[in-house]
Amino acid sequence: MRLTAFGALLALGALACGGEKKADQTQTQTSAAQPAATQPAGPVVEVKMTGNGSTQATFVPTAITIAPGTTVRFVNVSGGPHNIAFYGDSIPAGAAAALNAGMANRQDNLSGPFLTTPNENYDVSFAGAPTGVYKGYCLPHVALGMKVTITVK
Ligand SMILES: [Cu+2]
Repeated sequence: MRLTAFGALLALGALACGGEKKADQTQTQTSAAQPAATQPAGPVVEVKMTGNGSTQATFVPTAITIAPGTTVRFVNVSGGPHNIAFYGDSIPAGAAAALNAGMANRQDNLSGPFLTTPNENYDVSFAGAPTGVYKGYCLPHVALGMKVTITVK
């Protein structure tokens, strides 16, 4: 009986060690992947965020067509703060998970952080996102009609 209990303890100890090692490996992989995230593997297309700070705000251009896997880089040019958010009911079916995964530091579902500094930019990776039409907007300026249509095809 004693031996059996001891054996069980050893087994538990081994499992615990194995678990810790896996956790360490995951952390290492995450930090190693970060440099790649700042330099997108696929093509990069730029969309400017502009405005006069009060009555006028727009994406430039307001509509783009991109290849699958493209990264769209939103640049805060003037009239910020701006952000890019997507309408959950105006993206292709099943696209939300891939799109959320391609949006770092989200403040909400399908909603990127506010860009406040001039020339600050924010990348949305469409890696793994299905083809189709994605309709987005700027949360602070949606009332001014600051919207963008991104077609992946
Ligand atoms: Cu805006």
